[in-house]
Amino acid sequence: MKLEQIDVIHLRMPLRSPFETSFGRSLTRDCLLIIVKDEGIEGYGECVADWEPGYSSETVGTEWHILQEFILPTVVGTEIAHPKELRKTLSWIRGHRMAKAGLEMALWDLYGKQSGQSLKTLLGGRRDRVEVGVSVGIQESPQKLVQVVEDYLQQGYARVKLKIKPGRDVEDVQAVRRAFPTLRLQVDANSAYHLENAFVLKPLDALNLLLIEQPLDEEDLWDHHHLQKAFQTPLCLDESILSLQHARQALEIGACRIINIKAGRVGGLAEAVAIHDHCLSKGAPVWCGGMLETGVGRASNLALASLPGFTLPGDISATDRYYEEDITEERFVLNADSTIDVPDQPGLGVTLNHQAVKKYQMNAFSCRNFVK
Ligand code: OSB
Ligand code: MG
Repeated sequence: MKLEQIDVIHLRMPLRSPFETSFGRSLTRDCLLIIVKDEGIEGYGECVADWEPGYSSETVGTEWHILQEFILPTVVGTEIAHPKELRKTLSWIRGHRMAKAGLEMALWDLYGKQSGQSLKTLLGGRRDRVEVGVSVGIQESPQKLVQVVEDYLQQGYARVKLKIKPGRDVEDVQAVRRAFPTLRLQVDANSAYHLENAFVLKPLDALNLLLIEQPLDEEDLWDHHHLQKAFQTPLCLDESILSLQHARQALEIGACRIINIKAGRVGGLAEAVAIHDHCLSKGAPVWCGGMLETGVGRASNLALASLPGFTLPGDISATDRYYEEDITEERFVLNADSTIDVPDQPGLGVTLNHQAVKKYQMNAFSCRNFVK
């Protein structure tokens, strides 16, 4: 692939309903759409960094800067034989995994289109459809939360994740468990606790949860080990796992028993697959996390989640859980068995709705190769 031109487009899309987590409440969702061009073929990628540094220190602003000043100048005009090569090419740039992952996704899409293979096939995926669940934000009250969960169950979701934060934890989860005794249920604290106050969560151990996701700070790997020792429920790490090394170390020290894999957070699909392979060899379950992606990132998540080690349902909901209008022509729908079909067309298998892209565009820049 010769990367002749790369476009970066900052999008801001309205969410169908506000999404509240321990780090804040969002009415819109930002991302960077990355388009690589080679001989008239386009590859699409989504950089999942949000506008605010609530989930991660990487934001639209930081990734925009790193893409414009360092990443794109490094790759534009160069020849890249395979998307897996990108990691080495960009290894001199520290951090900024979401920007690197966004570009890598576009290369996977381009490579798949040029070679006539779906992303699922390229990554070694096995399933045609993957089990999914829904991530439910913090609501006004436990009663409202039960209603919102019931509505998602009626839509067909068979696994629910509840967002929790200090003051809105045990009571909320107990209410949902009481209303739905056999529901596959899990919680996500998004790093809102410290070891000193995390034991308020101990009653969750009696609620038969699939897992407790990222209770402590991103950097508190060792404290997660202490907490895991005190809990029967498996801990699952999201924010703490930025690389294969982190995944290996976390499992080795018993900081968690399950890992949430997000390609954006770990620097791309190649690293995500490496983490999957390691966890599979250690018998640790993994599942595919979500970042409220557009159809572009959602197609990528579905392909990733089709790998054999993804044994727990992913945070990959149907398009209508997030957006009235998406930037892809394709909309993803929930099947009756709480699964979503994995795209099987070359690359990501999605086409852009250019009118929608224009509508949600905040800002854009292009990096072009002028040397012939
Ligand atoms: O922690 O998993 C998370 C959304 C944005 C940022 C972080 C997280 C989430 C979600 C939503 O939980 C998952 C989805 O895309 O449905
Ligand atoms: Mg999470």
